Amino acid sequence: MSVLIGEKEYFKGINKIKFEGLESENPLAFRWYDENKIVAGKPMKEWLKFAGAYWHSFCGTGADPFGAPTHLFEWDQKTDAVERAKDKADAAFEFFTKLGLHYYCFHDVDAVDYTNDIVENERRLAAITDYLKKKQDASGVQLLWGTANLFSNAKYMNGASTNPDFTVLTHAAAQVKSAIDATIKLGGTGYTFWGGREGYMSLLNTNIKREKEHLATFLKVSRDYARANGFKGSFYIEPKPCEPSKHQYDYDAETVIGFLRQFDLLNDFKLNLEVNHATLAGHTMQHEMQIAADAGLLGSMDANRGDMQNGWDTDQFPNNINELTECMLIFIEAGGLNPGGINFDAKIRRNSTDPADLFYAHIGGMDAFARALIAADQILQKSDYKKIRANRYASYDAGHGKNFENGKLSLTQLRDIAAQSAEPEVISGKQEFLENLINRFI
Ligand code: XUL
Ligand code: CO
Repeated sequence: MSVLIGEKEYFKGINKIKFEGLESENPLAFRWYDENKIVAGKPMKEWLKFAGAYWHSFCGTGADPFGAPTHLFEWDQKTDAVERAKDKADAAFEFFTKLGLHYYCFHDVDAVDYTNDIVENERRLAAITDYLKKKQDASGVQLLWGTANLFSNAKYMNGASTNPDFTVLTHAAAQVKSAIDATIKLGGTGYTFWGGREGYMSLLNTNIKREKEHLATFLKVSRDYARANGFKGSFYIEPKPCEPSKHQYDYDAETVIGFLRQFDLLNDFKLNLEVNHATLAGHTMQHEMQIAADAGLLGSMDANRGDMQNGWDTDQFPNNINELTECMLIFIEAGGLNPGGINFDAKIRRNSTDPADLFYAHIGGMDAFARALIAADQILQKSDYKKIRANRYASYDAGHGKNFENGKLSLTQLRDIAAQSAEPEVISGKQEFLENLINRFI
């Protein structure tokens, strides 16, 4: 991938980031991520389809509830919205190509600023989509997934497709329609629904049953529109338990799978799992990934991490090799993500204000994933990890155990088998052994 610089170079002094290996002391180089290195039968870049998140890296100003923006973007200066958006696209593609990111993701309002006029918004998104298409073609960078932001505008304060006011739902539909059009035009491999305000703040004013039915119908009409217009990719639901709503209907992987099953959406929708959403739901990312993989719904992931001492979505860049190695065990055993990738839904801190900080953050995240992928592959190939887990269930592999699995034993028959057998043995789960094994391969 060659570097794509627009009219102006935004990240001056930073060249193409290269793999330099473990001997390198260059902070602007990869030490583990070597995109063509074959791991478990495939090049790393095919396992790890990394994507840049437009919203954090090119729109996130560092503002927080207590303070004004600290990231003052050079590409955010022009008065005309589409011209401003083109500068932002130039900066984004310069960054993607310098870093070697093969994919990116955006919300409609990240790509171009919106106003309160549907027709004008459609014009703006179509104009910037044409520009993004040119940038994609010139660089080879692809759209991993598109989405619509149905949570920032004031009209969505009571939800979008779950809003008690039907007019608001129609405005959400208008936005989704344009965002799907843009995703199709750009060859996006997915379309994501994250329902930040699809939930409630108080049960006192909420009819949960009706709201969830509205959400399902909204997803169905969106799917039907996309399919009718040639979209072949996957739809994703991104679970999160809360924030900004007190309770979000897409709480966690199990909840979303139940919802998709209830409303007959399993054929078109998969999960886009995010690390910090998993931890907010009281789970590990490993848990969420295993639940999705077991259901055949492991679609894509949003890479980040939370802060152990904070109870909110801090969206920090991933750096926990131990956690990632456990995730990569599930990931490799599931055959990777299908058809998704690893989107860095992560932001540099408010006080990380050097242009290079965005590079350090992504390089660290990509290296952490690469190292975890290699370690997990070694664990699967060279250790007893799989055997130990399989052996725990050996009593179901034959005889009465197998008959039980096949539904051939009644409760009375199970009782009789118990009465004829000795007291069960005490069998170790070997947890500490397995925990040490992970660390041995990192
Ligand atoms: C918010 C979040 C979103 C989605 C896309 O917590 O994760 O950025 O990934 O709407
Ligand atoms: Co996300």
